[in-house]
Amino acid sequence: MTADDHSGHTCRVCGGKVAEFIDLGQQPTANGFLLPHEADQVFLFRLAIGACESCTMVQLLDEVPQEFRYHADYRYHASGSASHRRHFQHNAERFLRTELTGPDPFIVEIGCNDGVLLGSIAAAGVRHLGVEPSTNVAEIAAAKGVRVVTEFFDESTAATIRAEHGTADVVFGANTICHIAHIGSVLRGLDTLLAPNGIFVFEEPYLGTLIDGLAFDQIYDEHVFYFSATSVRNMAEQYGLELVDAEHIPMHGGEIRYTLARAGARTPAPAVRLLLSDERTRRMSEPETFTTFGHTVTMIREDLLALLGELKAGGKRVVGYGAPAKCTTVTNYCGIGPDLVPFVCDSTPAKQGHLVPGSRLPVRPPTAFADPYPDYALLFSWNHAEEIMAKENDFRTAGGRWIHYVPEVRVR
Ligand code: DWN
Ligand code: SAH
Ligand code: ZN
Repeated sequence: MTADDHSGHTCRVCGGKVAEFIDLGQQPTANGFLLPHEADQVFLFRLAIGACESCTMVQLLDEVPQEFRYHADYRYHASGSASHRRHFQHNAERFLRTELTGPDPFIVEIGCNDGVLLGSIAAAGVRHLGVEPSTNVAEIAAAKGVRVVTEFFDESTAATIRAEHGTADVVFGANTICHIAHIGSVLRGLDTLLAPNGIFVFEEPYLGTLIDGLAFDQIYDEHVFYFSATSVRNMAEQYGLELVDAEHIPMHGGEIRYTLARAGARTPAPAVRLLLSDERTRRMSEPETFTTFGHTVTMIREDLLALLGELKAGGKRVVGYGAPAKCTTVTNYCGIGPDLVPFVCDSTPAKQGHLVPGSRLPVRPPTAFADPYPDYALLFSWNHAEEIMAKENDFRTAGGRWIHYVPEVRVR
């Protein structure tokens, strides 16, 4: 297995030159959890991102082939958190109230995972189709009554869907569109699949959260693109589409929900102009902004290692909370191994008993957390802080403290 060197670092969207701005070193695939006896089989690639000098799109330089990332053993199950289940149920209800009210409406979801959104659409009896290449999670969706095909979405899948089901009123994707390196093929597919007044809605990690929020652990093999309204607007224009809405949502620390329509089909909401102008004011795509980001991330690494070293020297016990994909990035980038954090606990059965790729932190069930409570908990699943800290209130009452490292290292 070799990583695809994105040769010459040309932009996947427009062919422009991509200027690298941060290199997080040799890293494994973030969800490639291994059993202890498999730990040596880890596959490494250079985790670095840059920005296109023409269209501004921020993207990975080297990439891992998609079949190596999404397969029959994909470890992330989207229904794993109460806040995510709520969010996607609201999303489904909103579509059912707005775009899916005509005669026999049809919605396609790219990357439906375990059916966290389409489960509600299926329950409402509305025509739908999930496109999900990871067969293990697709099977969970199917068991919820979701109609799903186990394919990678691209222009040819889009043509097949259109031939079999007709055009779609809504094509939706959450935390998936930024995962697809062949994004041009996806957008050409939309031209085939979308109804004349149909919309393409996608919710993805925001470049503003990465840069200003210092969410550097969102950088990993699956996240090929780091969207902003500016780069999405530019990309849409190349494919006959138009950015007609952009909404901040609190998922994964701060995302944007983009809505694209066929060019001229819908009037753009004022939010689009406001966000584009906000990005200009914040100088979000300027080289100096990226350079400062790179320096600050190095300082977070130093601060976190200094804190963990101090706590270890003082005889304190630190345990990790959550084994999200982000945990792979931060532990491998900082060199945090079981000597500093002896294990992490995570509620996903498919991760338990395995090791965090590369850094080899053992993943244990949440019951291990209280057995006995550690002095400090390093919160890797920081985007779920509210849900986790409420659930683990007894840890705090027992004198335990949470360590955060985004946007800066602090103990609370
Ligand atoms: O983009 C992606 C998003 C949708 O999901 C994928 N590429 C991979 C994945 O990213 P992630 O792993 O960073 O996602 P989460 O939602 O931050 O993962 C949270 C982790 O924390 C899960 O492994 C479950 C775990 N957890 C827990 O152990 N106890 C979560 C909660 C809420 C809890 O109470
Ligand atoms: N939508 C869910 C899951 C996101 S994880 C959520 O927001 O929580 C990303 C999902 O995209 C995985 O289940 C992965 O298998 C799927 N995926 C990756 N590439 C894809 C492609 N080309 N077409 C469709 N799904 C894809
Ligand atoms: Zn470009």
